[in-house]
Amino acid sequence: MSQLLLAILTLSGLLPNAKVLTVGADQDQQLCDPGEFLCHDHVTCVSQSWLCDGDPDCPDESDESLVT
Ligand SMILES: [Ca+2]
Repeated sequence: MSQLLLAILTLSGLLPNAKVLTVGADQDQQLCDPGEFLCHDHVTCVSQSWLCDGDPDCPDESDESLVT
């Protein structure tokens, strides 16, 4: 919903920075270095070796919620 709103604002020229913000959101997966895991908060990076090790490393504990 919010991305649609940003798109509308961008197209109408009311919010020139909306596209930049949207692109930034699309690059979340590149915030972390190779071998790191991006927590589901899209802010925190932890080593992939810390995934599912029984000890929550992400603030939202998403590194422990990937048990397959
Ligand atoms: Ca962990």
